[in-house]
Amino acid sequence: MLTKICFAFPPSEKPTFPTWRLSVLKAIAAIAGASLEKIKDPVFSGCLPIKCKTPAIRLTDASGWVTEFGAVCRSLGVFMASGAGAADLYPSFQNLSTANEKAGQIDQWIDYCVHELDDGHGVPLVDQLTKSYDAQTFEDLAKSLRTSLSLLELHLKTNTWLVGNSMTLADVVVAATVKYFFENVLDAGKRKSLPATTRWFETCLSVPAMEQALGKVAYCSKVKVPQAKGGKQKKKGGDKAKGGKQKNKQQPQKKKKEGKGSKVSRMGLDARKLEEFGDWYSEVCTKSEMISYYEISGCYILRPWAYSIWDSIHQWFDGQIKALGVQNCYFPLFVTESVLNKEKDHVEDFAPEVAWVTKSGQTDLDVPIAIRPTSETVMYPFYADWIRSHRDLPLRLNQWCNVIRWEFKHPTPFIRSREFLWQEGHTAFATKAEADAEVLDILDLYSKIYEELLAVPVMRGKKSQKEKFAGALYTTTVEAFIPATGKGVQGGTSHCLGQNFSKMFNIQYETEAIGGKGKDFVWQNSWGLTTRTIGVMVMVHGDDRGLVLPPRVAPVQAVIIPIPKADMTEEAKAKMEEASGKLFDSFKSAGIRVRMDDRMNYTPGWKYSHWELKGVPLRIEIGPKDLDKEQCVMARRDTGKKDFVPWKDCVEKTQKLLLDMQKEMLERARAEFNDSIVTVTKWDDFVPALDAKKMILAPWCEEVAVEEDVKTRSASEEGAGAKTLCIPFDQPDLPAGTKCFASGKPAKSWALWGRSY
Ligand code: 87F
Repeated sequence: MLTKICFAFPPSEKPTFPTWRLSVLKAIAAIAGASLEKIKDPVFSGCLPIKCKTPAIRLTDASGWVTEFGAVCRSLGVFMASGAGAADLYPSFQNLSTANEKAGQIDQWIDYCVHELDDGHGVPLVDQLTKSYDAQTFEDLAKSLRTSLSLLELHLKTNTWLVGNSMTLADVVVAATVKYFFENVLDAGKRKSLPATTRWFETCLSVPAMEQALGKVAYCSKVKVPQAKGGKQKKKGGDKAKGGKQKNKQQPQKKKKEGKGSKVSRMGLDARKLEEFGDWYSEVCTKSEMISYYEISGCYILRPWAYSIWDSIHQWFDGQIKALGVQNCYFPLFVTESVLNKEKDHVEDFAPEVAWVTKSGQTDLDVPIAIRPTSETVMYPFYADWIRSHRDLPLRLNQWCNVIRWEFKHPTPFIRSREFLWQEGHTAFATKAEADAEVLDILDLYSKIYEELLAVPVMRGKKSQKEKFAGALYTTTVEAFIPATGKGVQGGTSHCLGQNFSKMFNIQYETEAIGGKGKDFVWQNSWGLTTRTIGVMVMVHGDDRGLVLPPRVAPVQAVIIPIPKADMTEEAKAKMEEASGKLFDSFKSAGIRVRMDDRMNYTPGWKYSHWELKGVPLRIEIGPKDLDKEQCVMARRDTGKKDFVPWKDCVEKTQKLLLDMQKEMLERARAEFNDSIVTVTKWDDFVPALDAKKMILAPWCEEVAVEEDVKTRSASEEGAGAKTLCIPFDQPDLPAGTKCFASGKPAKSWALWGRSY
């Protein structure tokens, strides 16, 4: 175990390394769980005491000193990988070929820090800010820093981490280095132009060890470049050259202080929903305290604020399916290969997404074991066992669990994650009619979750042949839409599996046929709804101030914020406390989910932003003037509208407002949903409508080849190709002779098309 890292500055001359080099070491030490110990008067034996731009380190009392930044980082990495600290950060050399490759990639990022960020720009740039100043040089340096950072940005556009699928030493070193830039030169505007880097940096910070290692980041609000002074200025007519040499030295120092003072810790959102949707979404998810990023790409922590919404959905749906006669159960997480592949056809397409356990400790398992991506093949062998006669039917089971699908597309919290929570229902019936009826019953419940709980409108329909679950006879779906991106999103699916699986797994029952023992295969359904629901709700309702939660699922429906003033009498303060306490109690007794925010260490303004960001539907303020009038102010999160309400009417008014908000949020979202559907009857109108962020309702021949063709032909600079979202149950008239918009063949139905998640 690495317990301490000894470091020393070069003995004779003044250290020339920038201070943040030491902070990189500190970060590595914190991650490794080691302490940093400064050694005085070291003997730099065996190291090159040339410029010593990094503190020199010594890993054990017996080892020699290592200096130079890259070498220092690498030797720490190798040392940790040998079991002496955070072993995952650097590859161990037990598997030479992959370790070498990974180590090479990590080294490359360390070198990038040294040559691109630091030597090239960091030192000279900070010199410019703190020592000399020359507008032209400063501009040139800032420009080349941007060029260097664009490299990082490009890489991070398609990668969560710098090397591989988890955090490595490369992330620690580069993040600790760029922290300096985030604090000093990358103001809000520049951060916006580096969205992937900013997101990655925040991801790094959300790893607890890193947060601890790097400390709080005070993002730069606005770079205040020093005024150019004296003869150094080259740029013509730009900065006004005034003053002498002395000032020239002082000013930047003062500026530096000002720079620090002007830093703001960001409270609201930086990104705007309609301008940088991806950044906006990840900011909303993290800053509302719904999600924390995790060091494994595609995995997220659902914090209580998000989990509580899943709880609401769980509770409601659970009650509904139990009323239908469904029972809950739990099947194991692990599947053997033979069971998983029993129904080869439907699994084949998904095979790359299946995650496998291959080891216990250091020992290889005899046979690898898969982690469930869905449970058809896990459950159905037991259905075959349990179902004997018609008396055993229907069998209607559901489980609430997690599944793993190792996605390769860019992960997005809630919407596309590698592990997610869901319910999966698996039912068996004697007749197709019963199965058909249940498919729709469940789909109806799914649409109610979206529309009545989450206030998100959906379109109900059938999936096309190409888009249905391969193991199903037919698939029904609820499709939602994100107007801000113009993309459809599959909200939940309810499949009729027909007898496909019962034939495969031999799930037969003895029929009631009189005078003989007839046997028949059961008719099956499966249906699932995931935590994606929450992401859709965030995307549909959130705004530039953060989350907007529909009251039915909001963990807190109303927050009471008393606003005491410093000059209030003790008596008035007590009255305010009493009034807000009474209000709180009456809300509680009325079953309203209420929170009191009477924290003294935050200003009212801070609290308003905080609860707005978290999407609490109603804010109730009680200020000094309201005390005499025995009233409070109620502010709606969705519209921002404020009302004065007498205390005696508060409960009733709140109940009404919550109902109104729930209803109006759905109405507004529905109007936008409907506005986002355009009817198209000829190909020429199709791509322009897609590019205008619309869904398209078009007459279609229902041929798979045509759907594939549309997908290819509709890919444009604006986005990927379109597919059918569904064939809506609610079909407009299709006059005889109507042609397919894409093939010109006779149309069989109206299909809803769109780009999608
Ligand atoms: C990924 C890997 C392996 C989806 C997968 O929709 C298998 C699969 O079978 C897979 N991704 N599916 C289809 C899931 C069908 C169905 N299962 C029960 C549902 C709802 C719940």
